[in-house]
Amino acid sequence: KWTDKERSTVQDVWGKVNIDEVGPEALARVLIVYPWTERYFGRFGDIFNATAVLNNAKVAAHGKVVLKELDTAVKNMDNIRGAYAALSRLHYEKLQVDPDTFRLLADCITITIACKLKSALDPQAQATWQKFLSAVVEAMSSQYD
Ligand code: ZNH
Repeated sequence: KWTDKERSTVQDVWGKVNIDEVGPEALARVLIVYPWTERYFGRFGDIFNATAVLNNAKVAAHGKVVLKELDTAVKNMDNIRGAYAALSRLHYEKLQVDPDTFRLLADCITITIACKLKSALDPQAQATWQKFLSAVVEAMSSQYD
């Protein structure tokens, strides 16, 4: 399913990602650009405007948790579905996160990475990276009935 070139590109992009920066920024983007996603984060306190979202320590911390989890996919590129089965089930049964939001997060992760890497994320690398994130989105949705 993955060519050697795709594998090395994903590893190369991932190696350039600063999780502690990209995680918080990407999750904040989701909450600001798609404000209805705030509904899942009621216990995070004030996230009712962009400034509040960008300054919310819980949003930042959770952004790091989510982004760090992508390492599992990078290390299990041949079985991303299996690697995320339990996490998908958690999002479906317990957290009840709309699976459409996985795509929104994936896009915000790509945009955030593009802002940081600039020309290092050339169109070819972006294409491969998005293919990888699509596999993550698919895996995160796999346990939804
Ligand atoms: Zn999620 C949680 C991952 C997406 C929402 N997450 C979580 C966790 C993890 C994750 C790892 C932790 C778990 C435990 O603790 O066990 N996510 C993830 C991933 C993804 C996601 C990988 C994709 C890619 N999420 C998501 C979205 C949303 C969410 C999109 C919405 C919008 N999550 C969530 C919540 C939670 C989680 C709400 C819980 C939090 C707390 O803390 O409470």
